[in-house]
Amino acid sequence: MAIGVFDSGVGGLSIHRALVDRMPGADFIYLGDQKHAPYGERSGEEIVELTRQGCETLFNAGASIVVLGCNTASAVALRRLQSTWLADYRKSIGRPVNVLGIIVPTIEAATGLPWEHEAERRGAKIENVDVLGIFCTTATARSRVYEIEIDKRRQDLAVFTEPCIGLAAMIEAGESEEKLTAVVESRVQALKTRIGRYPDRAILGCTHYEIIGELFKAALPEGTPLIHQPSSVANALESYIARHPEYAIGTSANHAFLTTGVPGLQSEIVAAFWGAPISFEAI
Ligand code: DGN
Repeated sequence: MAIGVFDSGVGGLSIHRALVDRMPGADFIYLGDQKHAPYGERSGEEIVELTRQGCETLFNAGASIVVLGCNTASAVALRRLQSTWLADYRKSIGRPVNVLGIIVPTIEAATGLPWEHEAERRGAKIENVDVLGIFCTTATARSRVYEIEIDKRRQDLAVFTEPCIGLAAMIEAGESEEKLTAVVESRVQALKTRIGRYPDRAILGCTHYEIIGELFKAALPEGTPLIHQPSSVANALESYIARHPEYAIGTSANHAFLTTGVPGLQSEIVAAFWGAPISFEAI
């Protein structure tokens, strides 16, 4: 059995990369639903159905755990699939399978960290709270999952989500660094205008953005801490697998990369992030 990683496209590779680095011997199957990417501007119903289909494809291909390497799917579809589909699907497939999201591990990492009182140092307009900026898709921002889950754990954080419309699609299409930089800078400046200053910390809350993480670092003030979603997810998954041997993850280091879209080599940005050219096979 393998660990499945699902995303609308190449974004989940940022999660997958961290999982492979953490568990190099494990078997992995990656699926990018590139035929239907991007998800960020789709309706909730569409995101739920596409995510369900992606999970089934991965389970049929031999995954026993599917990690939704996509904030949009984790925010919009995970709970629905867990409450309306997964139990029946488990019965029909007759073996242990599970679907895990990436938002809770990220929030646990973000809320567990010591929080410097940079607001004061910067002469902030928002007093006595620290500000966490989250760059994400429209669907993730609309779900308010980051605000709700963080508020349950810490009331001393002000959370601002900044939807970066079209950015995941641009990364998917392999747009030039110049064009990507312009969008990233405009979103950082838009967030700064809304808050009245730069955020104290930030989360790249769309897995595509991690692929161009350096552009976000350059657009934010030097040294702004970024909560690293991929390693937060790797920590959580490693410990989950250790506690759940029933998922029987294979240890032959087999890695398959599948797409619902056009098979072949992914863009140079993806190759630069991954460290080597990466090619997807048709399912
Ligand atoms: N990479 C996905 C995310 O983390 O939200 C979604 C990107 C998209 O499909 N717009």
